[in-house]
This record gives sequence, C-alpha cells and structure tokens, in this order.
Amino acid sequence: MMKALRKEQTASKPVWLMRQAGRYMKEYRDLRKKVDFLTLCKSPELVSHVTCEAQEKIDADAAIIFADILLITESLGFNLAYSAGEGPVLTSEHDSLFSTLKRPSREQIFDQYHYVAMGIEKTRSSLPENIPLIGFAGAPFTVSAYMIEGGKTKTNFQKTIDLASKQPTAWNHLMDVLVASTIDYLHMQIEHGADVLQLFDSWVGVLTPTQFDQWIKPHVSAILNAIPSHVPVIYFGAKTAHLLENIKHLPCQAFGISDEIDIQSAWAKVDHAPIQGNLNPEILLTDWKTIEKETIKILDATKNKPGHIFNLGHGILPQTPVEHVIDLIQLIHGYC
Ligand code: 1CP
Repeated sequence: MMKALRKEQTASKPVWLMRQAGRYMKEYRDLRKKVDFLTLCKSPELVSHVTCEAQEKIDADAAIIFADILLITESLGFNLAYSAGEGPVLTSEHDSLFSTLKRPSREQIFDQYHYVAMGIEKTRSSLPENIPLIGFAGAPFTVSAYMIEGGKTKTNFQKTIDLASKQPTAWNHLMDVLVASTIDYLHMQIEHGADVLQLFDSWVGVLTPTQFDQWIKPHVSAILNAIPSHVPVIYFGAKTAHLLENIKHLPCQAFGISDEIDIQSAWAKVDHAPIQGNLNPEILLTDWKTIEKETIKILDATKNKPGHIFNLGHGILPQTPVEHVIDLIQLIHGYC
C-alpha cells in the first residue's frame, strides 16, 4: 500500500475496503448487541480489537481505525447520537448561522479525542508491521452538511447549499472552525501512529465545479497543506466524476474514486497521482461470476501501471456476505 502510494511497482495489488470493519461481519454485529456505537468508538481496547479483527479476517493490506467522521462535532458543542433506523442525529444550541461556534484549542482536541489516540496506539502495536494503519477525518463540506441538516439530509443538502451561497461570512466561519479542528485531530492521529490518512468528503459530489472551487477547495487545501509531507493523504469523494478536473489540483497524495465512472477514464483525468477504487459495493451482493467479472475488469484496466489501490467505490453494504469479501481479496492478490 505504501509503495503504491509512491507509484512504485508492487508484487501484488494492495487492497482494503471502506467500512471493512462493520455490520456485514457477524463478529461486529455480535459485539454491537452488547455495546452501543459511541461507547465502542470511545473504548480503545474494543476499537483496536474490531479494527484488527476485520483486517485479519479478510486479509486486507491496510487497516482503518474504527471511528466516525462525526465524532469531531462533539468538540464543537453538538450532541451526537446514532439511531438504528435513521443513522446519525446531531443537535445543538447553535443558531442557524453558527455565529456562536468557537474554534476548540489544540489542547481541547487532544484531550477530548484521547480515546482515538489510544485506539490508534493499541491498534498500531497489535497490527502486523507491514500493514499500514489509516487514520481519517471527514472533510469540511461533508461534516458541515451533517451539522447543518441535523443528520442524514432530507432536503438533498439544500440547507447546506443555502448557507454556502447566501451567507458567505457564516459559511467561511464554519469552514475555518472545521479546518482548524480537523488539522489538530489529524496531527494527533499522526503523533499516535497513523501511517496514512484518508479525508472523507463523501457528499461533495452534489456540488458543481464552480461551487467546489469557491466553497470547498481552499478549505480542503488548507487541511492538506498542514499535513507533514511524509504522511500520504487520500482524498475521497463519491459521485465526483464531474469534479475530477477540479479535485485533481488538491495537494494530496492520492484520490479515491467512486463507481459512477470507469477507473480508466478517472485515472486519465488524475494521471499524475495514485488512485484508489472503485468496485461498486452492490456488485458484492450478486453472484461470484459477476463479482469476478467486474473485479477483473478493474484489474485489467489498471494492469502494468503502478499506483492503483483496489477498493470499493463507496463503503461496503451491511448486507454483504463476508465470504464474497474474502474471495474478492484473494482474487485481487492472486491476479497478475
Ligand atoms: O454499528 C452501527 O450501527 C454503526 C454503523 C457505523 C459504522 C460501522 C457508523 C455510523 N459509522 C461506522 C464506522 C465508520 N464510519 C468508519 C470505520 C472504519 C471502517 O471503514 O471500517 C468510517 C471510516 C466511517 C466514516 C463515515 N461515517 C463516513 C464516510 C464514509 C462513507 O461511507 O461515506 C460517513 C458519511 C459517516 C457518517 C455515518 N456514520 C454512521 C453512519 C450510518 C453514517 C452514514 C449516514 C448517512 O448515510 O448519511
């Protein structure tokens, strides 16, 4: 994985899957019957257990620390809850323009997320040495969307787009606070053992190229520029085929590609950088013949060109049979 991130030749293709530790795994579901999601995130011992168990079970070439992109909102005065049916629910006392939102100090971030730091340390010391540990954060657009909409969007991000377009001062204040706290949060993860970082901008694909350049690019760039150059960062956004010409100028090491575009066309657009992706997660719900065919398509399209990390186009779906995942990774490792 580290070699691929430097565009060096690798003996076999590196692969890991977004949300590889999660509900499709029986071991995870069993643990979740005993512990609620936030308690799990805040228990370093369990975080390390869940992260390592998933990596080992599916034989992934990287592990991603078990956490969530929305944990950061707790330091910004949000009350965060996860409901079984609805997903994340965020409430706060802030006004709709977020003018009361204050930037937490670096010390506050390090204190409040000590559990993430300890989870990373424990995981790093339990993982095999050759398996990189990925730390992560949500990018400002995606995290702010949850803050503004109060959870999963019911209005196709209209409230978020309204704030960005009609209240530039409020929007920039919100972005500045998120950028500063995300930088501190990622620095903490690096200090405690994260080898690679991924910045999840899952919903940025709802923006037009002009909106992306105006509202997002400076803030994402500020985060990326603050990461020391020895730590590679992967920037991932879903449904961003129309934004790749803009995204490709971001100062990061690699780009995560989702599955609405074929990998060859995507790579032609961001030719200078390594890429990650992009099997449609729904393919893993079909039969093995289809999975094999679609996987080989991606492997053939990226053959002989170093710098491709295999992944899904978005997070693995909870109803995915775990055997399909194990066989998928075996197929990728055996391909030459
Ligand atoms: O057990 C449960 O019921 C909770 C389900 C769950 C899990 C397993 C949530 C709630 N978060 C997570 C873990 C998680 N989230 C990881 C762990 C590491 C791994 O990949 O194995 C990561 C990287 C995330 C990141 C995350 N959280 C994203 C970005 C990735 C993506 O899928 O786009 C997003 C958008 C979230 C928000 C979130 N948290 C949880 C849910 C169900 C959601 C999505 C809600 C929505 O669809 O809007």
